[in-house]
Amino acid sequence: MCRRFRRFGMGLAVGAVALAGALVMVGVGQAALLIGTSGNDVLIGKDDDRNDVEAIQPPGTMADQSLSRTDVLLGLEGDDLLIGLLGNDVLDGGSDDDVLVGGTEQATAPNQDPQFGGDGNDVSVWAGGDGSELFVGGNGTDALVFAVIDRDMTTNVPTVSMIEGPYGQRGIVTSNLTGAPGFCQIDPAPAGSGYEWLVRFVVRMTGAIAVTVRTQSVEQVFCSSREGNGAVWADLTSYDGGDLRPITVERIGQVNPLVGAMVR
Ligand SMILES: [Ca+2]
Ligand SMILES: [Ca+2]
Ligand SMILES: [Ca+2]
Repeated sequence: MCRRFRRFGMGLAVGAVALAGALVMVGVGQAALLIGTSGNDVLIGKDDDRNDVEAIQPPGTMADQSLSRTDVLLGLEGDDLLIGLLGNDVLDGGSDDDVLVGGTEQATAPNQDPQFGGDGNDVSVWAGGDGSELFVGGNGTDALVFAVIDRDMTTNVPTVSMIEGPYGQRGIVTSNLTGAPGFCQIDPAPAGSGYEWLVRFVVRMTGAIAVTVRTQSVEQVFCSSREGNGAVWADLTSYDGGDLRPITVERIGQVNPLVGAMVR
C-alpha cells in the first residue's frame, strides 16, 4: 500500500529528517514518557502509569500516586503517528506531518487528551468513545477528523498501516468516516478562552452532544454527514456557521492527502 504525498506547505527540515530515515518502534517501558527520534516514529501509549503498578504505587500507600494511564508522547521531527490509548494522554507531534490519536478509549474515563500538532500538516483523529479533547494545530494546514478508527477488537489498539511518505515509510491509522455514528456542530469558542472553535460531536441516534473538541490553529474539520452515509467538511479559515459542506472521499484526498489516506 504505497502512495507518495505531495508536500503542501513545509519546506524546512527535509535534510535532517531524511537522514534519520528508519521507522522506530519504541520498546517496552513503564509509566510512559515516550520520546521519538528525528525520523518517522510510531509511538503507542503504555497505559501502565497505574495504581496497581508497584513501582508507581508503593504497597500500603492509600492516596493514588498514578496518572491513571496517562502517557506523554513527543514525536519530535519526522512524520509521526502518536496513539495514546487509555488515560488523559498528552500528544505533541513536533515538526513535520503527524497523526495524533488520543484513544481509542471506548468511553473508559479518564479519556480527555490534549494534542499539539506543531509545525507541519497534522491530523488529529477522534474516535467514538474518546472524550472531550483539545487540538492545537500549530503551523501548517491541520485537520480534525471524527471517524471510527480500525482497531484490534480484543486489545482496542488501533491498526497501524505503513504508507510511503516524503521521508520514507510512516504510520497512519485507517478509519470509517462516512459511517461514523454522529455528525459535527461547530460553535465559536468563548472570547478569551484561547481557543477558536468548539467542535461538537452529536450522536445521530439521540441528538445528544457526546464530546467537544476545542481547537486553535486548526484549518479543516472532517465528519460524517448529519444524515449518515456521507462525508462533510469545513474549511475553518472561512467558516461562517451552519452545516458543514458535503465532500466525496476522493475529493478529501485532494484537499488533504494525509486525511485522504486514512478515511473511507
Ligand atoms: Ca513530528
Ligand atoms: Ca494512555
Ligand atoms: Ca501543524
